[in-house]
Amino acid sequence: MYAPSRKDFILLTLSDEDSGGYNNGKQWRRQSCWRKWKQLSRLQRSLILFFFAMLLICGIVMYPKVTWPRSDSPVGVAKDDWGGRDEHELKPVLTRVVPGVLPVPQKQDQGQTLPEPPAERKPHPNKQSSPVLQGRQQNVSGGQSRQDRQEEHELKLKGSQNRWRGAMIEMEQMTEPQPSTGQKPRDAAPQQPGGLVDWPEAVKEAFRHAWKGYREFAWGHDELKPISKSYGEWFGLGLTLIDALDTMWIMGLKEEFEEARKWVATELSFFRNVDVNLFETTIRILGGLLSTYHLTGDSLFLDKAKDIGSRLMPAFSTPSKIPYSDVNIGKGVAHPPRWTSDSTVAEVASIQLEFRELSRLTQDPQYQASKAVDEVMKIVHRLDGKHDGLVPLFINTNSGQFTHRGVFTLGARADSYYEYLLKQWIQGGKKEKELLEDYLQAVEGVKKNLLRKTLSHGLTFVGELSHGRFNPKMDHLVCFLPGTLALGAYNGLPPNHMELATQLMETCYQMYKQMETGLSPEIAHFNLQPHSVRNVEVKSADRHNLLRPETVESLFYMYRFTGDQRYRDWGWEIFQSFNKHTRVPSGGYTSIGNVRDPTNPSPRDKMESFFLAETLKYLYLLFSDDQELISLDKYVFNTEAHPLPIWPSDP
Ligand code: DMJ
Repeated sequence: MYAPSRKDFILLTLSDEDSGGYNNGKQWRRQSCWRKWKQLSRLQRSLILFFFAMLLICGIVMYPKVTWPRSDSPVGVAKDDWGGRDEHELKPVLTRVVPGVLPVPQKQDQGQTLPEPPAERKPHPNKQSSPVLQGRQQNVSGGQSRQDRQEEHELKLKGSQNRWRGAMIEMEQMTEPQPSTGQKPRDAAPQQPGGLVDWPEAVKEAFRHAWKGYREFAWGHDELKPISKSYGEWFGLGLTLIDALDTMWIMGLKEEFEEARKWVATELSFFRNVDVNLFETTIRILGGLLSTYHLTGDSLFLDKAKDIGSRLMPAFSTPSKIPYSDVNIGKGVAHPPRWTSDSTVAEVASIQLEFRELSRLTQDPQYQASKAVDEVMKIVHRLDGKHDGLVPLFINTNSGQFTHRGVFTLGARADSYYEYLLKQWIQGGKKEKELLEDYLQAVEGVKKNLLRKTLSHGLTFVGELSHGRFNPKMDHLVCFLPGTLALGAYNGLPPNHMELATQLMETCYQMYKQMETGLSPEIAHFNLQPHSVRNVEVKSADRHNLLRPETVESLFYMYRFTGDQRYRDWGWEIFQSFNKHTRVPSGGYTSIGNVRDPTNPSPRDKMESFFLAETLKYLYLLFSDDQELISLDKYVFNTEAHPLPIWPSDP
């Protein structure tokens, strides 16, 4: 098991030779302290002084964060309106959407009575024993480079203390026969007659295991820390619980769902003095509530969606109409990050599916129309600074112009901009021409500027362009692209999009297969040399895996559209690798720090909410035979895997 974490101490022994007996007089104490100070060695004195200096610096740095209210509140409710009040005195930010004027399309409010979640599905016809992972290459260490230095350092500390049982997999989870015990494991992985594993059931079991950890150690908090059996807060809004609601519903986990619903009904309050990130709150919380509302018809989730949606609206009150990245949902005050007035393009252009749907459901245009998300798309559509449809990564909230121009990627900070161009077009019934235009142009831009093939193995990948220079670097985040391209082709876009999707899908799979743990690194570099043995290289700062969904997300789309069994097989391999290297016996799964070392993948002690919202949901849907379970003719998934309805066309 995991050894308790080691602590490093510096022991300072203060000798007390002079104290003959107890004397608590102030004068004596002063002299005594001074004497003791003089008796310390220079090293000891310096250490103590250093310690106090650090304390002082920390105090100065932390001061602005803990003071309230913020001094740099640029928009929203005037500071005076709120100043000096504590959280309980705060008034709701904006007028709540007025009940009664909200004919909710299609769904009847069903109060507390929930419709039945989908019934247990018939077993998968194509089960097979777990494929043995092959072709792992030997560990090659790269030089430490740029990002995440602090985290790397922490990881090293942890890694040296806790020898992670890399090859460990819980008995109950093993899908291959046990070598020696001869005993049938308790709660064995779901099997069919003949010893074949029921893949959707195995994913459900994984969900239950993850949920067990969250329920026991992090209930109502944002994220589970499965190794330390504790939790982490980001916004303090029960992020994992809300993000996981629709997954439970889709998997038919009724008991778990009911318990979570109760928490939403009785404990969840957005009337909180807390800064949240507009994008993350929109895709995870607003998206999660809206999709759960659609799946269940339970008005509780729509009410909560309206509440959080309204509280996020101050973000749009900027000089340029490009929203700020952060909002205090209790005070109704929005602001950019402390160090810049820029927002990232992905953040401002991947909140549209959710706010548009909220406007449709509430018949209240405020979320979508002139001031809000549609306006952002219009501005981005006509901006200078694009390169063949590819966008820079930042946009300024004052000027409304792109900043830091010249860098183009489909990875972090831009990824879901491209995804949402297509998905908004689909959501709106394929009528909004500008969205389609921008999407098609961007795909051509990718082909022209970012696409390369490795010479040795012919792997097609999407690199990055930085001021005219090509960098063969691909984030795992880019692996949403095969799925999105396939979705476009399925919706009538050029068939060559599907060809490209097929090639990129293979590459994303290889990013897992070529690693010793069978899990992809956060960032891969592709080797363009003609005779290289290894295609996928990993820098030491990029070796982590955060349980991200993009590859299994794309596998889900590829399987839905082609029925090609190999996509399921790849998904099963990846799922098994998650089980082997990230599953924590006491409950939950953990992100890891090193995908190149199966004996010590360096657990990071964090289960991201998207593991339940996305990774396990897409795996379940990939293995499910029910094509109607979240039909892609009826739903479009937001970027956090929350299905939202495709709008019915006008009669
Ligand atoms: C999720 O929050 C979303 O998928 C987002 O678009 C990208 N990052 C994570 C998953 O990797």
